[in-house]
Amino acid sequence: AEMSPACGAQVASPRCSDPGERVTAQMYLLPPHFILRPDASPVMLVGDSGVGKTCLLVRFKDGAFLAGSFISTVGIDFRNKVLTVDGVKVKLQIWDTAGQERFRSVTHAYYRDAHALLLLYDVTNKASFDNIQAWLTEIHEYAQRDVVLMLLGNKVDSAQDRVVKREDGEKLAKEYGVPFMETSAKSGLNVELAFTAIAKELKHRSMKLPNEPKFKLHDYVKKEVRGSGCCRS
Ligand SMILES: Nc1nc2c(ncn2[C@@H]2O[C@H](COP(=O)(O)OP(=O)(O)O)[C@@H](O)[C@H]2O)c(=O)[nH]1
Ligand SMILES: [Mg+2]
Repeated sequence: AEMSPACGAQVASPRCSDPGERVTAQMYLLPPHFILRPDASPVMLVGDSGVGKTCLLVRFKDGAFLAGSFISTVGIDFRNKVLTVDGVKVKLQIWDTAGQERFRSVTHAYYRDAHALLLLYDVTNKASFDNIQAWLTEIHEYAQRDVVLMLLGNKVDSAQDRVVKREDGEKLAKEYGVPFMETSAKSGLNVELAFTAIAKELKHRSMKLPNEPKFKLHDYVKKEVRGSGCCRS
């Protein structure tokens, strides 16, 4: 089924409106604690405009892909999703931010409350990759020190337009000690995995069972990640 072009925006569409979970345009100036349910872990999507944040969220939440251009996210939008990891329910509240400068002051307020951040670039857009360092600086400045962070190189389905090699992403991620994977909101590659990995890490942190071996996010991602090409096992 075709998704409405308005899905990623605050504009209500008959297909995608979901009153309990949508933020309206008037709400985006509210402080994070106003929309955050006490039992949910806030996960924030960040990265340049156009890298696929809204599509990644829609793919994860609804299993669909938004093609073409649509109204970009204004301020903050969010969706709730419950994942079951290792038999325990983890409720994620995923905040979708707008990359536009004029909304930066809004999104800054959200960094402080985010338990996890998914930082995206677009493998077909070199500038979005070059900006990752600036995003990391911003994260360092505004986010909690122990925030769960993961770097995602999105749009790997567009093999012919790729300008950022997987190795480049891996190298940058290693430099900053951040887990990394390539994703596609279009094909769905590694989308579930990205959120599941985050949910597992958050669950382990919140439970802190003394006898349970520590969950290693890096190792888990390395083990589970799927390549985009033909020849990676
Ligand atoms: N080929 C491809 N296009 C994508 C993918 N993710 C997003 N897009 C397209 O990229 C554009 C921007 O996506 P959007 O989610 O609005 O980016 P945002 O500004 O980061 O929220 C849209 O035209 C999407 O259809 C992907 O994984 N593969
Ligand atoms: Mg968006």
